[in-house]
Amino acid sequence: MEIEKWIERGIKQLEEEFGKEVVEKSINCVKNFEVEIPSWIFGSFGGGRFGNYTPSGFARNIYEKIDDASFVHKLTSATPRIATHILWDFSRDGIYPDIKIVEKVYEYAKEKGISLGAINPTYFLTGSYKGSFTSPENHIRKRYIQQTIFAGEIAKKYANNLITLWFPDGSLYPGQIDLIENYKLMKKSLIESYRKIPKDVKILIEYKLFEPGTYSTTIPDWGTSYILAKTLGKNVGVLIDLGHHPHGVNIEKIVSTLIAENVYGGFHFNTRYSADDDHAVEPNLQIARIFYELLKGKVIFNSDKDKNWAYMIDQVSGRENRFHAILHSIDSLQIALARSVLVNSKKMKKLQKEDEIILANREFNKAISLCDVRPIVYKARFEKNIHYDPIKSYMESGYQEKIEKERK
Ligand code: PSV
Ligand code: MN
Repeated sequence: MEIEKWIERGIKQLEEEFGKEVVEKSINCVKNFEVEIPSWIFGSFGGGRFGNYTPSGFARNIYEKIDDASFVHKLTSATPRIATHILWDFSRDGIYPDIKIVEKVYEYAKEKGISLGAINPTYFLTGSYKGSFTSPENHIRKRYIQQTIFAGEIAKKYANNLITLWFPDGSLYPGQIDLIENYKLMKKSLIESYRKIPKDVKILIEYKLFEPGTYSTTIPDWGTSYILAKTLGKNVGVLIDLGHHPHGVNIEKIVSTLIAENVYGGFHFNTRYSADDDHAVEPNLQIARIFYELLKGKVIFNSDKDKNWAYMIDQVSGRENRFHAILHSIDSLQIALARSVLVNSKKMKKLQKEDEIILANREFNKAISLCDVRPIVYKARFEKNIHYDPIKSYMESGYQEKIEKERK
């Protein structure tokens, strides 16, 4: 069957089940959804094993990463910004950032039709083996604090006013460090940085259960991020990376608490099976449930832009084609979003009031897991004049062949 006909038939069925208005709303949400993609998905990330395997055509520098991100935006019309990591993208020696590179990259991105998104200070390269903001070595701490202030300044001048902080600080064995002192040092370094960062720059503090610390991490959970964010100020919030939790954590519950407490938040979307796999987002139900909370909490699509959270993908690839992987992520997020919009909140409220436990669950899952929303997502793409299947469109584009030839 022709794709247009398949879509129309699917839309009709969805309209019969959920109503015309809500299906149209779902199409519009997919059309308006934007997500930031990370520069680091396109570069080399070998780690040295398997003969330093890197897929052919990988981006060799920030300019090629921008070329790739710009191409992804062309295919999806959903990713107008690229997140960068200071010492991976704006440094010659992996130790100090270089403002000249930032200026050049800013202009280059503009030429390519995209812009710079979240700026990530890089706390985990040379000299950080004993920690970054909690390093016992003064000069190391100072260098990372300076880098954070620099991140704030460039976020304001060249990007979208947001910096996202992830610290590799922690310990491997009980007794190795003083846990109280370690936390206090983190707080002190954060306060010192915050004082010198332009006041309107937003800051998200990311938490992670482990890595490289296996016994302790200085910021292991959302509670710690939240306390630190609250200490700093109103424009500071919590960054939720889906891969950074113990197994089975109910992440939508974390989201709902942060919303209820009016805390600024953001996401690093990815899929986790073992730990911090950083795999492509798959169209899983947890993400649809998360979107449902975000919609209800009005921290997405809010006309008051200040209320919206930050939506980013944090992903790296192993053997899989990187473009397929990032396009798959965007597709999966759009599918999850389309599902979440279809949930009938009024019916949910009524069933909850009546204490109809299973009926409420069935009503919820009718949208979240039981229907096929691909017609909504495809229609949204047609209405934006892009191919209904960005991966197919990538495969037909010749881009892969081109980069494999050019980037030897
Ligand atoms: C750490 O695992 C993390 O999730 C942080 O967001 C980093 O910035 C990113 O991955 C890249 O290493
Ligand atoms: Mn992350």
